[in-house]
Amino acid sequence: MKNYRDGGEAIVEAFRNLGVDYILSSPGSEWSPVWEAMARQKVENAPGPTFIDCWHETLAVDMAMGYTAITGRPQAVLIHAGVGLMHGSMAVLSATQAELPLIVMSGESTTFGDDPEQQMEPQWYGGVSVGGAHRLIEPLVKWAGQVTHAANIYQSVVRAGEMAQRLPQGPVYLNMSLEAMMQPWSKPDNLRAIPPAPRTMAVPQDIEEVAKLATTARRPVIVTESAGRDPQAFAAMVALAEKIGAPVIGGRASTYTNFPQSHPLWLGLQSFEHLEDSDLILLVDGKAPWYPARKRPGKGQIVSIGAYPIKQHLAYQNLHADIYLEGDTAITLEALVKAVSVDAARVSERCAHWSKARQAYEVMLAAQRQASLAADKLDAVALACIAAETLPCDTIYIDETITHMPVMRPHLPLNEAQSFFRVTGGALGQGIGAALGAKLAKRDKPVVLFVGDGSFLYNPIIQALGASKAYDLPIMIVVCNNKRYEAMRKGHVLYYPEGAAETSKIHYGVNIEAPDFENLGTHFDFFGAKASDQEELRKAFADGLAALQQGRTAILNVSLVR
Ligand SMILES: Cc1ncc(C[n+]2csc(CCOP(=O)(O)OP(=O)(O)O)c2C)c(N)n1
Ligand SMILES: [Mg+2]
Repeated sequence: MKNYRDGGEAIVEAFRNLGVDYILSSPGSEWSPVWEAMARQKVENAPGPTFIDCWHETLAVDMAMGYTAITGRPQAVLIHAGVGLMHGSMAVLSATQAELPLIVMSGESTTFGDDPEQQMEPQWYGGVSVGGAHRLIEPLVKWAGQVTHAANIYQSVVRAGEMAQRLPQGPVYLNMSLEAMMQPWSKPDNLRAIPPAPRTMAVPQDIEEVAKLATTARRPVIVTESAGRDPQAFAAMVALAEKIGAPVIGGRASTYTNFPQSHPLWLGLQSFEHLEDSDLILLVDGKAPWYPARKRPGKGQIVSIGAYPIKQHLAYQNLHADIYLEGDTAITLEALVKAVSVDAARVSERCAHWSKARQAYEVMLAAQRQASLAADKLDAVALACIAAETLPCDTIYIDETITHMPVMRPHLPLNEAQSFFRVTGGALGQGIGAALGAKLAKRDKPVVLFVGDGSFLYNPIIQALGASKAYDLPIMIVVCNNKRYEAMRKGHVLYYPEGAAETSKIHYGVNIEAPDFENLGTHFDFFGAKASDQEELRKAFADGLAALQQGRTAILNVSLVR
């Protein structure tokens, strides 16, 4: 019908000027205008984003999310109409909850072929158009809208990209009408690169006030959940903790490595008992650490620090904050570090106090290690210890386990920013995509996914392995196989401790009779191994690493006793 520059070119041009590296996509027939522009980009050898074709929408969104979690750079996701959008919507909601900026688009027809100038395939009135896909996704994204004319496609996409990066960061959705994309568009002469979102900072008076509190408090404690998303904030956390002699504790939603676990001031995840005596809590990038809200911790003031503490996507939240320092976490922490001046004697008194807690923590971890490594069979602690001893120190760990990671995590070498990422929000089936996205971001680092057997089965496994093969993204997938949804059993027993299920051991919704996970990659010539004791596990890790070196994904099926 035509073969000229149109709305498809406007979209790709907007991606270029927004600095989008990848278009993560799962196909739908509205995307031919973009495919045309991408083919032209290739033919003309022009710079621009790389196109990644996925066999499932959840995977496309998750890869984008994993990439953005590691790089901070928003990517584009193109999926199909209302139906593909529904497949991808679980992951889109996770991006909203994780505050990861994405530009998500799918298309519809709005004229249904009635325009004699523009022929439309009959599928568009046959049910693929739901009468506004942007209405469908609206509650799950930061903002959703529709574009109906090529004249404003470029500016709409740019605006979506800019909006996604402003606070709160998150996915922005555009329903891109197919007819609009097929209308002619010529590139104006005056287009230029779009500036990145400016960083914000709390006002100096508020920083001074908090600096005074941190100086005079007897036992300040720092709690964090996602400060480590930004490596600069990770470094500022260390500087602040050291300068004021405050320990650091991770909250429940610790989706990143926020502080070096080997640091003497790190006291572990959810060790909130250390807050009992605290007269000042500095909560850095906290989402909902105090649960339930009736349990306000500490004896003094709570200062909430971070770019966006009030999470509008949470139905219920109470931070109990007395003071907010709202601004870019790294910049605000750095300003706070500059403003505090605790005298050396006070800092050493505080550090000496916390060194006892740290020692007790280390003794407890050593006892766990010893007990688990003395046993014949593997538990999660032994798995983590052997991973720590075998895997390279620059490994990026991705987590999609439920009952295992809380016990594994203290034993993993998580001492650098961006060494760990977990998809937030509780929606399972996203781990492999997130791991592939992380690998896309850091091709020179090993990426290892720990995933529960139940969680693994929610993933689009074949589709993800296909993407790993097609785009040369070898990752290690370690299935923590306890042959059940242990979380379901635990929850049931908590509510019905002496109920019929627990006394008879008849559990519904718990057991998993799964296929041999280690064989699932054979079609792709991927590596697979099974391990149920330490020797097998050590060998599986070593062989798995060798496979990664050859560019092959490795699936380790690890039998765990719990
Ligand atoms: C898409 C989706 N479906 C269902 C659930 C409910 N769910 C939460 S935890 C869990 C069990 C996961 O099992 P597994 O990964 O084996 O971990 P384990 O409980 O054994 O530690 C399930 C089914 C969910 N969170 N997401
Ligand atoms: Mg399980």
